Amino acid sequence: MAHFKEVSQQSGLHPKPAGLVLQYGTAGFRTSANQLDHIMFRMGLLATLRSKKTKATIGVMVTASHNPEEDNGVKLIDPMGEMLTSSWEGYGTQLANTEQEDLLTTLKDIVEKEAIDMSHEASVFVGKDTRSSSPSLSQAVLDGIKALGGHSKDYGLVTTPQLHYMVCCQNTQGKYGEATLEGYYSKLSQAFSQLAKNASNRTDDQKHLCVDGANGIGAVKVRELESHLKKDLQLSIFNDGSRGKLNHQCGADFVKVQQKPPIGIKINPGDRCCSFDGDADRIVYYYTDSKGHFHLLDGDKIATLISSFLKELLNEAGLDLKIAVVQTAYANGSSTHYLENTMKVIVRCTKTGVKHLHHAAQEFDIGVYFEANGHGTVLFSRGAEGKIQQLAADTNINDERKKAALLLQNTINIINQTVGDAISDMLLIEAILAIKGMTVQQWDTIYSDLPNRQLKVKVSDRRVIETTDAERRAVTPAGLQDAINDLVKKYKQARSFVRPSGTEDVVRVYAEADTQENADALAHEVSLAVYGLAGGVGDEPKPLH
Ligand code: NG1
Ligand code: ZN
Repeated sequence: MAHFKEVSQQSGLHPKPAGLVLQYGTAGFRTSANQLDHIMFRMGLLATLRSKKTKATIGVMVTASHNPEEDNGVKLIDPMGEMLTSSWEGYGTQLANTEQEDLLTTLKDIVEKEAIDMSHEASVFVGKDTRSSSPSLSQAVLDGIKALGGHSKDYGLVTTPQLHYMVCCQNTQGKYGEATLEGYYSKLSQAFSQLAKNASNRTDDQKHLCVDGANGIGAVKVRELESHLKKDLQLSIFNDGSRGKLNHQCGADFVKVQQKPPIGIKINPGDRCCSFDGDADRIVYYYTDSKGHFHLLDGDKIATLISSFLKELLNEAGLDLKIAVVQTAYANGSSTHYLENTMKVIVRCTKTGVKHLHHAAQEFDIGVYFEANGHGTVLFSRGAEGKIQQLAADTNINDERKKAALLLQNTINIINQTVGDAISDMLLIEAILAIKGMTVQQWDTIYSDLPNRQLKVKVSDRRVIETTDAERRAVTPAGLQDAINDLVKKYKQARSFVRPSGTEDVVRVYAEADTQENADALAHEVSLAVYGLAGGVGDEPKPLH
């Protein structure tokens, strides 16, 4: 076939370094940018096949999210704006690792296995973050699409969630919104301004928010949004990429893991601040108090704020819809306790990785899902959306129900249901705080986080650790879980688990306990157990204090 000839010629321009093996992991491919040219070309091929198979537009996003500037990565977006289906991740890995001379055979195998009609048109949307390697890597994706005869639309610089949004808009023929940046900003900002009307007498201080853009694409895009917001929200944008390095001592991942403010931002006590990650699909909030203490409001606090807001609105609207919060093992124990025992909402725990949370959230009328690191969104089932729309249009209901229904309707519009979206989450959180007349401190006191610590341990092969029970227990290597259990018993309110990272060559250790010292000590002792029992390499983990 003509296209295969073209692939064969073009692939020579994007050669695979012999022997290099990479895997389509929890967030697609992610590694040092100089190893990725062939991967990008091949993901252009894969996206084209996926588009022919689904008869829909597919997305390809070039980004390495919160990783250092030197890295890059790529992830595919399925027709409804969700992550690539797991059954195709294997094809991604196969295509990535097949040696140059076998590329056509591998491609044809996939076509055959999936019974893909190659005469069908293909359409692929491409986007990229602000990394210096992104232009040439996204060009390699475009080359791959072209080689297989697919049509592409290059959105250029966009956040990851913006590209997910475009794909969903395109495949729903505009029902989800208009597949342009202007469409995205106007949908979100209009919903925000409708919601903000329900807030009374806010001072300029209350409307003010500091945003750390991680020196990445989020900073660029939140600035574009600003002009649509009128005076409803006043943003001070820091780490906007004009000086600092991407994700370097700033951004959501840094703030969450280091539990301290980013550099490049001047915070006055009580100022409400938030940090995006490098592709703006994560957000965390924080402030410092009058004593200079730092307070983090992570994905768990965000999930709690959003779910309690929604639950109150459902009550006021008289709608009987099932709402659940989906978390991972990294969720702070206090948040789970609060959600289950005080708020009395259903809580589900899934494996790490947004696709797992997304799927679990789809099982409810309203599924609020957040990773503790700040990646999350809210999903409304079709039925739930229908009931809310119907109620909002009902002229025979009292004012309280009407108001609640309209608030729910605008809440649906402000949310990017395709994936976690820092900009959309930020607008929703700002709207909720405004409507409730709540300060960031009041939000923070809903519950108190248990002190916790996350560490990494280098081992020779992280796959020796296998887990079960949503990653909360290690099945292998033998003796590791028993060792963790014994260590946890030494501390109060303690919990700890370990799992191999899906994005870095490390084992992650998580511990929480009654005090920060105890959480740190437990995390260190568990790290030593991992080092000893799972083949640690390099220096033995050192205590934190
Ligand atoms: P890994 O490296 O598998 O822990 C990290 C995050 C995930 C998810 C992915 C994708 C933690 C502990 N892990 O995965 O939640 O966001 O990156 O970006 O935050
Ligand atoms: Zn990200």
